[in-house]
Amino acid sequence: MRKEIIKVLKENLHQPISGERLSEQFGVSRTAIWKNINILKEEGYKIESIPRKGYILSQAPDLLTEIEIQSGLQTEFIGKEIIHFNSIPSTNDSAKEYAMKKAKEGLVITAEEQLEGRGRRGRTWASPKGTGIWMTILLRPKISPSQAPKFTLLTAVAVAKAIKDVTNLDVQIKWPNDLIINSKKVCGILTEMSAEMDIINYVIIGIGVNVNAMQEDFPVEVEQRAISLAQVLGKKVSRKDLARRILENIEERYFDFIQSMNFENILQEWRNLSYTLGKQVRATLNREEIIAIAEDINQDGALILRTKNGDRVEISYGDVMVRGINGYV
Ligand code: BTX
Repeated sequence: MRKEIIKVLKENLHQPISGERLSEQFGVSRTAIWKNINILKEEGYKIESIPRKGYILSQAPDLLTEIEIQSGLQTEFIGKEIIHFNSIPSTNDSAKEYAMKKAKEGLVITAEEQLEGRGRRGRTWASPKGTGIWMTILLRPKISPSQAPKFTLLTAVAVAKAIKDVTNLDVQIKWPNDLIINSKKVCGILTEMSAEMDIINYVIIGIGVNVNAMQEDFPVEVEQRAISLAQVLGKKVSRKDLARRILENIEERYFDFIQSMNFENILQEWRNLSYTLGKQVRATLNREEIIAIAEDINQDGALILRTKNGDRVEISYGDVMVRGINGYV
């Protein structure tokens, strides 16, 4: 009911809504309405009670809740259902559980804090409370499992563009899945899937964006490598506005790709945003270190390198270090 109360108050921002009207609409007592208004206030909603007139919403909190992300969300299916947690081990793990219970495509799991946020290959993802967007999207594309890596590239582009749309900051993509600003990581993406031989059961896309974290919010082991949007801008950014834009940008590109099965537009966007292409990189191939120039990426998201003696090498997974002004990052 609280979600519905907020909806009514949001639709009437300039007109107080009486407790009587709310109690009639929801078929509960005025005391029950009053109790729920108090809980909403505790959650961070600023609701004024105007004597003999009713309630008016003056400010909504920057939470990643369904009601906050959905208000103004322009998508057809991504985010139509959002499950929000105050604290959770990992939104990817939670999304997996819902996926196995036949949850619908487009489900989004969000959290204010993750206690066991995961990166790739057993690495951890620091997810301090209320400072970032920690969320996972469930998709069920009817395509071959070999196409799944494309979702990481698609998401990287969509998130980079969302950051540009909301903050005007330019973010670059470091192959394969990091978004960086000033050579530091502002966002990581963890795509996981469950598949049969030739069909995907589900893909879950985990997105972690450092939005309002300050240096002291990051654990010591990542503070040198991590950066938040607020640190760069010198002011806070609305997490819910950015989360909404991310969902819209992903859906737009998802439809484009699924309907046309043409990935070229997204690859082109990726190339334009790339931090890696054209630079010298250090990579490990068959346990041997190679130094080469990153020339391009292919349809499957593999990085194409050219070594000094002209050999063409493809790297499909792992990490590469990119040579920048301060050495390799
Ligand atoms: P990754 O393996 O590329 O990066 C993990 C590495 O990044 C860590 O080893 C650490 O050095 C560094 N790191 C850890 N936390 C942060 C941070 N907050 N900011 C910058 N650098 C950091 C990247 O993996 C994929 C991360 C996906 C995170 C999302 S959050 C929602 C979803 N749920 C979940 O458990 N994971 C995903």
